[in-house]
Amino acid sequence: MTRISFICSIFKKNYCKYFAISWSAHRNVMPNNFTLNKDQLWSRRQLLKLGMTGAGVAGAAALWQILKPQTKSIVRVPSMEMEAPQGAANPMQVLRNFDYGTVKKENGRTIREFQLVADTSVIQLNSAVSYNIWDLNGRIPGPTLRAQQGDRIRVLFLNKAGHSHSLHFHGVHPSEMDGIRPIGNGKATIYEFDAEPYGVHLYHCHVEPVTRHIAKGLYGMFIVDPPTPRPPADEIVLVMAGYDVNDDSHNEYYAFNGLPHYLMHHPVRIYKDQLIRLYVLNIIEYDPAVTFHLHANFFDVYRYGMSMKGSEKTDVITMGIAERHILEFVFHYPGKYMFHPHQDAIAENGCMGQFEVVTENDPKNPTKN
Ligand SMILES: [Cu+2]
Repeated sequence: MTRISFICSIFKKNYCKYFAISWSAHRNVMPNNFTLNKDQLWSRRQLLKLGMTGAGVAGAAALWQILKPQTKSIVRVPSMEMEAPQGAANPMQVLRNFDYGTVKKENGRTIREFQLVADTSVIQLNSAVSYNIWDLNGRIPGPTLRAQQGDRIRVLFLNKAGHSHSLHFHGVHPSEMDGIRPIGNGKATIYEFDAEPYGVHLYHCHVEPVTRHIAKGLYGMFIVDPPTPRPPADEIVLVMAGYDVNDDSHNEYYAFNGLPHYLMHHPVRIYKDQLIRLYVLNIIEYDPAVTFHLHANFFDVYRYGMSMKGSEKTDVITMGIAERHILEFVFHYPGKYMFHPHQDAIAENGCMGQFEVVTENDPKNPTKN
C-alpha cells in the first residue's frame, strides 16, 4: 500500500485527494518565494556527496543560502567535499537545510504545508556502536521547518514508527493542536495553527515517557521568521542531543546534528568576515542543562530568536532542555575554531565540532565567486 493510499484509508475521500496532491507537490516543487543563483548553485555531484538528492531541489536551495529576492544580497557558502554518512544521521545535511514546506493560498491566506513521517532506522554512533532510533522523514534531527510569522501552518503527520507518537510544537496555538494525543502506529493526523510568535522554536513527540521518545530521535527545529527579515547571513543549524544506548537514563554519547564527533572531524567551513547566524537547540535529555561555547570569538545572543536586537555578547551560554537561541558572530582570522558544551565530559563524548574559517581565494575552496 502506498503512503498516499494508506492515508486515504484514514482520511475522508475529499481530504484524501487533497493529501495526495500536496504530497506530490512537496516532492517535486520548490517553495516559490525564494531565488537561487544558478551560476553558483552547487553541482549535483556535490549534492550527492552530501546525500542531499533525497531532499531534491529543496536541498539545493538550502545549500545555496536562501534569501528574499528584495534583499539582492548574496550570502556565499564554502563548498564542502566529503562523502556523506549513510543512513538517517547526516550532520552536514542538517547544517543548512531548511524545509519551507509547500506554499499555497486559501481564502487569501498563506498556507504552509509540511509532511512529516515517523519511522524507525539504525544509526552508527561509532565504528562499534549502532543504535535504533525513531526518525522523521528519514533523518535525525527531523527537518528544520521554517515559516513566516502569520503563515497558517498545516502539518500532515503519518506515524510508521511502530509505537504511538505525536508532534507537539512550541508556539502559540489552540489546545487541540498541542500534539499531546498519541497517534497510533499506522495512523495519521493533521496539526494546523498559526506561526506565532517569530523565533526559534522546536517540535517533538510528546508521548510518555517523553524523555525516551525525544532521546530516540523525534524532535526538530521550527523557525518562524520575523516580519522584517534579519540581515543576510550564512545561516547554520546546530542541534545538541544525547544518546542513552544502555537504557540507564544517562547519556553515553552526545552529538551535534545527529552524529558524535562528526563535525569535529569534518569542520563546518565558513567564510572569513561574513556574518554567521547559528540557530542552536539543546534537546539533550537526562542532563539538566549544558552550555554552548565558541572558541576565539564572542557572539551576540538573540534569546529564543524572539527579538531583533541582541541581548548580550558572550562566548558561553547556558541552555536548559529545549532552550534555543540565535547566536551571531563574524570570524576575522582564518583557521579552525572549536565549539562545544563546556561540560567537557559531554564534549568529549561526542558533542564537539569546529568551524574552519576560509577566505574566498583559499586554494582548498573550489567555489569561486
Ligand atoms: Cu514518540
